[in-house]
Amino acid sequence: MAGSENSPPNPHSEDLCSGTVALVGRPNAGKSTLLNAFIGDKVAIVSDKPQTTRNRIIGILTEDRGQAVFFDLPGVHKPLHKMNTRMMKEVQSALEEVDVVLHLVDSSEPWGGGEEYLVELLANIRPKVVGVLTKIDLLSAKTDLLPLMERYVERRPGTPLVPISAIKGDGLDELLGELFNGLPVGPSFYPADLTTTQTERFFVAEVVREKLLERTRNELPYTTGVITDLFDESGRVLHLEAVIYVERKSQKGIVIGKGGRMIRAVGQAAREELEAVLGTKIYLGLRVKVHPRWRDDPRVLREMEPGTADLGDIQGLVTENEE
Ligand SMILES: Nc1nc2c(ncn2[C@@H]2O[C@H](COP(=O)(O)OP(=O)(O)OP(=O)(O)O)[C@@H](O)[C@H]2O)c(=O)[nH]1
Ligand SMILES: [Mg+2]
Repeated sequence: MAGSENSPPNPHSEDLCSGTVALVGRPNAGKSTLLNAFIGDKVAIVSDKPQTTRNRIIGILTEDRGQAVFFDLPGVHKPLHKMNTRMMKEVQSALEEVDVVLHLVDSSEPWGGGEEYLVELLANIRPKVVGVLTKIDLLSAKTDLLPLMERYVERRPGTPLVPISAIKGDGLDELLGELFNGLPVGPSFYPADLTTTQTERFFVAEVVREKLLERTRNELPYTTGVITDLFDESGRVLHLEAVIYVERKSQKGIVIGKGGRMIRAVGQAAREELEAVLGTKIYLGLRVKVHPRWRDDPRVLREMEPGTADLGDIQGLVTENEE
């Protein structure tokens, strides 16, 4: 990653390892859960529906041994909309850019065509690859892992392989050791207390989307998107307004729910979480908009990007990293 000349001088920079790490895997493999476990804070939203993450979410971990800048990425899938094509481009560009790739494989799912596709995708890339078998807490016996481990070693001989449970915290120290080994020697890029670069506006929209994902099924998780269109800190309470995009009128009805029950529940859950995270009283207004082709509308998609928070002095550095 470029821009280290802009970093604050570090007297022991020769002892530090710092660089970028991509989280790559099928949808639902556990990438965002692992990111949050590494950071020790909620940086990315999580759900049991595939394709929860739609952008590159940056999470920063600073330790005595250096700094790992994680790129949480959308799960690898076949794109059918402009939105999904962008999601896959994000993965592709990360593979060319980062120092280390964590290749996540869900140990609670059978190995299939999707995993084979990923193995092909990672076949000749420059970054160091570390295999990660996720969700091992779901296995009834440790020996259940053996067939999957054998398969992985057969497909990627010589690649380090670490079984983990992000929820229980198992295997995370070993995994951190493996990934820091793959980072180049050099000083940190970001201040030690910074954990993410996304804007608060984006995080608000993501939390609303997470609460919706928790309460909807079938096509709704794929066809809803959220934009924060007001973030007003001037009053006594933080005034937030967000728009929930759906594709059809019938979906609008589901999101609003009988007598507004669904949208009220989503709003309340999102507000409570945001009040805890942002440490302030919040008014959160939600509206639903029907836009049949929002997933193919570049203007809407742009507004749904994570942006870059105003990070003061290091703004130039961050812009450079973001490209
Ligand atoms: N039991 C268990 N469940 C996990 C673990 N890690 C993730 N999960 C669950 O797996 C589901 C998917 O997790 P995410 O972190 O959203 O997965 P992801 O890879 O980011 O998914 P996409 O963003 O859709 O690509 C959620 O229901 C998580 O709670 C784990 O270590 N153990
Ligand atoms: Mg995710």
